[in-house]
Parts: sequence; C-alpha cells; structure tokens
Amino acid sequence: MRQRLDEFLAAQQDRGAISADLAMVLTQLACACARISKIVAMGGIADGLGSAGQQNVQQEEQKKLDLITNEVLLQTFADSPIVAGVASEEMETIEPSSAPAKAKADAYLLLFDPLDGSSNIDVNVSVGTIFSVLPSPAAGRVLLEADFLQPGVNQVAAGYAVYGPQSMLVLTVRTGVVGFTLNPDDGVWLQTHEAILIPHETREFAINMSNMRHWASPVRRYIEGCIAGKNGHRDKDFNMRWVASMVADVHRVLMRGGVFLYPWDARDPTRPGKLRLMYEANPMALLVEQAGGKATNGRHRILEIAPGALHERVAVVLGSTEEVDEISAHHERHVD
Ligand code: P6P
Repeated sequence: MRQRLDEFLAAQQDRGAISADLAMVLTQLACACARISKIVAMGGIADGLGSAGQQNVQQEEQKKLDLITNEVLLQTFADSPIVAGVASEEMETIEPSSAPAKAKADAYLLLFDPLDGSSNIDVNVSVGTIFSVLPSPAAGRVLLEADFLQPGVNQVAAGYAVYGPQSMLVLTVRTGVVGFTLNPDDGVWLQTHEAILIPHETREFAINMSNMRHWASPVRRYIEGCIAGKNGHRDKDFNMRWVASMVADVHRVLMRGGVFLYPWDARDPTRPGKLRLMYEANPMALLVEQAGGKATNGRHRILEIAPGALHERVAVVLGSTEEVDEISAHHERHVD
C-alpha cells in the first residue's frame, strides 16, 4: 500500500524532523497544488489559456493561469496563523497573513513561483509550482520584506509540483528527497519515489543553445567540450535536452541525472542570470543537494548567496556533481 503525503509528514513529525505547524503548511501546499493541477488540466476548456494582458514585476507578460494559480496559493494562506506571509514571482512585494503575528518564533515564510514555465502552457508542455519555506524571524511584530531575504541554507522545506503526464510533488524537509504522484480520481498524493538520488556522472546537459554567442567563455568552453564528445577531452558523447520549463528540466535531472544551466549572458550584462534566487534557484538547489547533487552560480554554492532583493536573479548550474565541478573548474581557470 503506497504511503500518503499526510502519513509521510506524520512520520517526519514523529521522528522530530519537522514541527506539526510545518506539516500543516506542507499539507495545505499540497492541497493547493492538487487544485492547480486540475485547473491546468482544464486548459482552454475553462478559458485558462492565453495572456492576462498585463505584465508582472519582472516586466514579463502574465498568462491568465499565472494569476489564477497565484490566487489559489494566496487564498490558501491569506489568514494562516502559521505562515506569517508569502512572496510570489507574480507580486511586487510580500503579502502578510491577516492573522496576528505569532508570539512564538515558529511561524514560517512561504515563497513561490505559482506557475513556472507558463510560457509553455499554451502549447501543452509541462509546467509547475515551485515553493520554498523559511523560518519567520518576525515573531510578535510586523512582517517586513527584509525578513524574507535569507540565504537558501535557511530553508526548512522546499519542493515543486510538476503538472505533466502525471502530476508529481517532489519535496524535501532536509531528510532527503521524496516524490508523490497525484491520483486524479481522489486528489490524494501517493508516495511513488523514496530517497531520490542524482547520479554523480551524466551524459546529458540542458541549456538554451540559442544563447551560445552571448555566454561567457567558461560556459562556452564547457558546452563545446560536451558537443565535441569522444572527439574531445571528455572522452564520452553527450545528449542535450531543453524543455524551457525549469520544473520539467530539473525534474528530469532528479529522475535520471544531468546538468542544467541557465548562465549569465551578454544580452543584459547587468543581470546575473534569468532565474530568480528566492523562489526558483534556492528551492531547486536544496532539492538537488539533498539528492546528492550540487547547485552553484558557476562559481559559488547557490544556497550560501546572501539575497539583496526579493526578486533578484542568479546564474544557475545544478545537477550531477561531476559536471557541476567541471563547470566550476572552467570558471576557476578563466580569470575575468
Ligand atoms: P528561455 C520559464 O520562463 C523560465 O523562467 C524557466 O522555467 C526556464 O528554465 C527558463 O525560463 C527558460 O528560458 O530563455 O529558454 O525561454
């Protein structure tokens, strides 16, 4: 009999790995993701496709489903006594809970990208919800945006729901990485993956090759080595994948290994990368490290980056340790 998510969370609570409040937050998150899975699956039937006709704080076109899914998560935690506030890719600033700030110090902060990869939604490619849970430092006082600016090592839980051929919830509470598959008949998340581990070696890289001429030389040299395969210094041939939906690409890395890169590029030299630190890179980096992989910005561990702003971007290199180390070596050899 497969374990349900609530049974997994109760077991983690019994072993002292998580608090009852954190178990409740993750249960509510999973319920919201099950609702989002149904909404996404309806696509054009419920008039959910297409543009919302407005931009988000990133100056990116918002899809209708970006707003719909953001609202599902907002409503879930709007008056939560245990989530002091939330932050979202789709909102300029934080949304404090309407419940009074807990006097005790065990409230949480929730950050999410409600529908990552939404540019794919209109062409029916897998998308997902990415979430990160931090401890709230605002016990008994008004919550501030600065309270969210914590390094990724502070995360007490992180994960994503990927809405693909199956809807899966992949989660860590810092005791390894586990996977649950949604039973669409009853909305129950059943454990289908225990102790997900990323192989240290891989032959598969994921990057948007159309940006090649814009990359810094360490990244270009690394990818040239992969493309050269057995004819070059790597002595093995590589395969390439790029879904252009981070949740789908990272899920593949967690399921079978690989290395995922979204590096800095010269299209906008002032931007360190395209992906956001707080609610894309940090949760994925915790999952990857908990699964035995590595996650850097090309040089430094993502989880140790001190955030300066809620929506700041970062270069991302994550996955099988051998490849992440190879990319770091290229950066060390290249003095900018
Ligand atoms: P590009 C989706 O828009 C996203 O934020 C990530 O999910 C994905 O990895 C990346 O952007 C794709 O970017 O430039 O290849 O379209």
